[in-house]
Amino acid sequence: AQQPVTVTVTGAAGQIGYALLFRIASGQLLGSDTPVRLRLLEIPQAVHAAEGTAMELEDCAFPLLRSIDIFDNASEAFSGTNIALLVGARPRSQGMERADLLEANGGIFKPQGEAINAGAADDVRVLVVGNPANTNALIAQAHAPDVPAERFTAMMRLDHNRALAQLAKKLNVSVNDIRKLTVWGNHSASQYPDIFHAEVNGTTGAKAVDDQAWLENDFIPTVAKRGAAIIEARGASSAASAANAAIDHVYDWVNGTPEGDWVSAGVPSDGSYGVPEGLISSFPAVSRGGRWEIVQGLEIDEFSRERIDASVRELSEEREAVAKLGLV
Ligand code: NAX
Repeated sequence: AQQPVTVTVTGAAGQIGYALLFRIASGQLLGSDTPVRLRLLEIPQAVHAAEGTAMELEDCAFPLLRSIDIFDNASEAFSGTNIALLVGARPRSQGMERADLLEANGGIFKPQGEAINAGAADDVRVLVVGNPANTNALIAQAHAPDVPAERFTAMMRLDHNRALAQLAKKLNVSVNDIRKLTVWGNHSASQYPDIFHAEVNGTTGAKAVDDQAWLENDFIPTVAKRGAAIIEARGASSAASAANAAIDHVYDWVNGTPEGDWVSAGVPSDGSYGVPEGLISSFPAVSRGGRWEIVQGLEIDEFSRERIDASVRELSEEREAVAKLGLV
């Protein structure tokens, strides 16, 4: 039998936590042969709620679930962790400026980075879900100098899956018929879903659509603003789809992406495609041997260039803002 893998989930009592934990415990994160030890991190006021979720997890009698421990302290929560899912974050309250938001999240992601640095397993892999995810990942990474930088990633898979679904619907094909779609940049409204390199039944996504007005006025804004549309309709932000995307990201990171395809992942830039080195930006990415690699050599036309640059500019500004606050 395989050794248990330790998974830490922050914000465990929240909406995404509730959708995520059961799927981890049932084996969907790491596969059906891998036992799991869960370590949950919450703020003290939400520990009791997390205990309730833990009771329900117990009541599922999942064969792979070896243990559940709940903490209000990052050092303990990340001790020995192999997979860290950083979901808990400080939401933007009304009238909050971006600098205040970044500072409040610095207060969360700096100590969590330090705790990962001090106590996580050598093979720790980190996925940041809590917004602003890309910059929160950068902050945590900056405080974990002993962990290879590439182990810090930000979740762009929900954006990727949203783009896949919208394109499939437009073309009246299955999502299985679409390969090599990319969402570039920041997990924000500036993100750029790119169908020019996507392959659909022997042609490109853009050629299959053949409708520039739909691409510009419908597809791109629909994907980029999907989170707001969900809030408007559901009265709460995306939770099950976000949990699903976190599962997809980690499963692919550990097990590899399929041959002949790629996904979108927020990974540290090596300077590819003109994205300043070190920014945690979304790229076309494959996972091989347990590591994300940025897909190289794609030709970027002017339409895509402008949009990638605009989203990356926003990431650079966020990095400057957290640098001013001494957080990176
Ligand atoms: P909830 O407000 O339901 O849950 C967040 C939980 O985090 C709360 O239980 C809170 O007590 C906890 N928390 C706050 N500070 C913490 C800390 N320092 N340590 C541990 N726990 C802490 O939010 P939910 O809907 O679950 O969303 C969580 C985060 O995911 C938000 O930041 C949200 O913006 C972000 N999202 C990111 C997405 C992405 O694609 N990257 C999509 C979905 C989601 O919007």
